[in-house]
Amino acid sequence: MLSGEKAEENDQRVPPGQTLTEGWPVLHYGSVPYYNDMSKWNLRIFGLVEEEYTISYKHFMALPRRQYSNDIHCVTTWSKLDNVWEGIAVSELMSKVKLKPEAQFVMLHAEHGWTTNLPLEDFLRDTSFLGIRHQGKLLSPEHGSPVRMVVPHLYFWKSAKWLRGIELMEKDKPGFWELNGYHMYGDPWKSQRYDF
Ligand SMILES: Nc1nc2c(c(=O)[nH]1)N[C@H]1C(S)=C(S)[C@@H](COP(=O)(O)O)O[C@H]1N2
Ligand SMILES: [Mo]
Repeated sequence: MLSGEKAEENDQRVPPGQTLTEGWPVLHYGSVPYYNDMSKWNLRIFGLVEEEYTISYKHFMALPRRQYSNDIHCVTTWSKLDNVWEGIAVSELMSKVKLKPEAQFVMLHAEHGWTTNLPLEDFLRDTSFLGIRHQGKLLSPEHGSPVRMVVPHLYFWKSAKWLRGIELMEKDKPGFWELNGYHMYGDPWKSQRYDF
């Protein structure tokens, strides 16, 4: 049990229906990609951009990084507080491209074709980032190595592991779980879990 004060503080930080976990569950559809040759890895920004942009592993890893602290909330009802991350700001990466004015939504593309959608505004929020380290350690393959999206203000399924592509779109389109009944937006504070 937590002491009164700490428990009260956590109440403010834990969305409805969520339970705190100390561990870090691994959740995904399909198999974990294990890379042995990073020269074949890249990250592509495409869709409604003036010019498509592809960055190599080497150049991506050399981008300036920042520290982030946040709480994450999985739709399966676990929440994990006080995560400390090292990552690349979305603005840092997106400064490489010029968006077309019609761009309003983003589809994140992961290894093996897994996708998730979100509004451009949420992707560009300064609390969203491309995560590389968690609690001081490089992400494990299971948690999304070499890079995963982190969008802490939405349910954690929007935080694509094994990120390989960022597609700019005019209209919203469902990604993998959204096609299977998950909410198009996924605000944990509004319990936007499923959309049947
Ligand atoms: N590429 C990919 N990313 C994914 C998923 C997935 O199936 N594939 N699952 C999402 C879901 S449903 C959750 S809850 C989180 C889990 O991240 P974790 O395993 O690091 O806790 O990853 C998200 N990112
Ligand atoms: Mo999830």
